[in-house]
Amino acid sequence: PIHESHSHSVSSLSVDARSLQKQIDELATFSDTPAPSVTRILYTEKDVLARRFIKNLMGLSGLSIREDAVGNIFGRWEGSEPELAAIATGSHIDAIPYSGKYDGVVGVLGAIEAINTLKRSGFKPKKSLEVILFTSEEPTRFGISCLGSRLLSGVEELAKALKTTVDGQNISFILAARSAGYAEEKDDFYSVSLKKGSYSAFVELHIEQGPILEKEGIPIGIVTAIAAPASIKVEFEGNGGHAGAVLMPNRNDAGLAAAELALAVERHVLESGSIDSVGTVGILELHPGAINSIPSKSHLEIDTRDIDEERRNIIIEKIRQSASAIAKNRGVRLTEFKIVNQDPPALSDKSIIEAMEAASKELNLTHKKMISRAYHDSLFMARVSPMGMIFIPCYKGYSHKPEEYASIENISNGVKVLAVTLAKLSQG
Ligand code: HGY
Ligand code: MN
Ligand code: MN
Ligand code: MN
Repeated sequence: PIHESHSHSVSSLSVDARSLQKQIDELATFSDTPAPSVTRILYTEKDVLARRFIKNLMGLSGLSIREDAVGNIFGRWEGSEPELAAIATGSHIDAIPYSGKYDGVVGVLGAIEAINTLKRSGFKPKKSLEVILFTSEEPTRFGISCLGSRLLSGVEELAKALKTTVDGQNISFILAARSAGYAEEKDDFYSVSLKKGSYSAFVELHIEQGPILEKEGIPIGIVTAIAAPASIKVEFEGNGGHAGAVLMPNRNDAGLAAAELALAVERHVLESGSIDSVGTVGILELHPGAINSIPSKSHLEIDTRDIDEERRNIIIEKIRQSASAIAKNRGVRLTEFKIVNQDPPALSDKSIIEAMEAASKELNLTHKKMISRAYHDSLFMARVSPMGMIFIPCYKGYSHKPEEYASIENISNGVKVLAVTLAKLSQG
């Protein structure tokens, strides 16, 4: 077994790369947009089919499956000392519109394959091993990122807010969740939160979503920290009117206020002077959205992040001041300025970093310590468990677009490092 003779057991680990690639390709077909793009939105028919696919694989791997009220899925391999806090791994399978097939997926299918690999090698865990599929890591449908892991980490405001949350089509979270077979009772959301100490470690495998590993030819990234994300919703309202008849001095154009604010976001981010500060206006909607009608309403959603939380908060404050000033200057109303989330960064756990480093060394894979600029469910799992993340290279660092790609060799290396890390932590 792995804990007695590392060199022997490491050489006995073999990832079934062919099956894993087949699973990745098949999962990608559960999409609402044509290949090579993937679009898989929370609680849609495609999401339900994809969940069924994953649960089936978990069953084939001999895992016992549990689902909570929002559809976080847990597949457990019971250890020889099942009363000890388990070691967990996992990621998400939801995919933002027109994205790729590896973001999140590698950390779910890869986790199941890591378990299979350990089983084939004859390994027997002491602490139980658990694969988690997190619900809605992406904020696409209800505007809230890491929905499942946020609830698991015990964010009670969210459990409360979900009772009245609706999507862009005015479908309530509860109805959407029920259509997928979850949220049987309204108060179930409080039950999602994990008891402290439920897990003694959480490790997530993920594509880097950045160019560093590929550029430097390093197969394994070991994440030391996850940058602090925030998102803001803004709405401006003006009088609108006829695009020909209303003269320029008499307008208060809500669309131009939005345009100005989008540029202000860029300016405030650049003013931080740090390459680690980023800001994006990924949603900008104009109402009524007709070429010959002055926008009477505009809606922006702003994403801003930094590895330094304080610096990120200063940017948020500047955006707030700009939104007010722009509204005043243009005679529009700032009808909403809502900080949807303003999360702190997370640090990986030292002993998990050491386990991941040791695993990479035993597998003869070079590694590099790095930060994660993207957020992950690990950001929230870090609140209830020691956390670590393994990155693998992806083509040109592409992500959140159809060109996203990771080679099966790199994925298999990541699975091996994950398997050995889980084995070490399980015996520890
Ligand atoms: O946006 C993020 O960082 C993640 O990929 N959802
Ligand atoms: Mn993503
Ligand atoms: Mn992801
Ligand atoms: Mn709106």
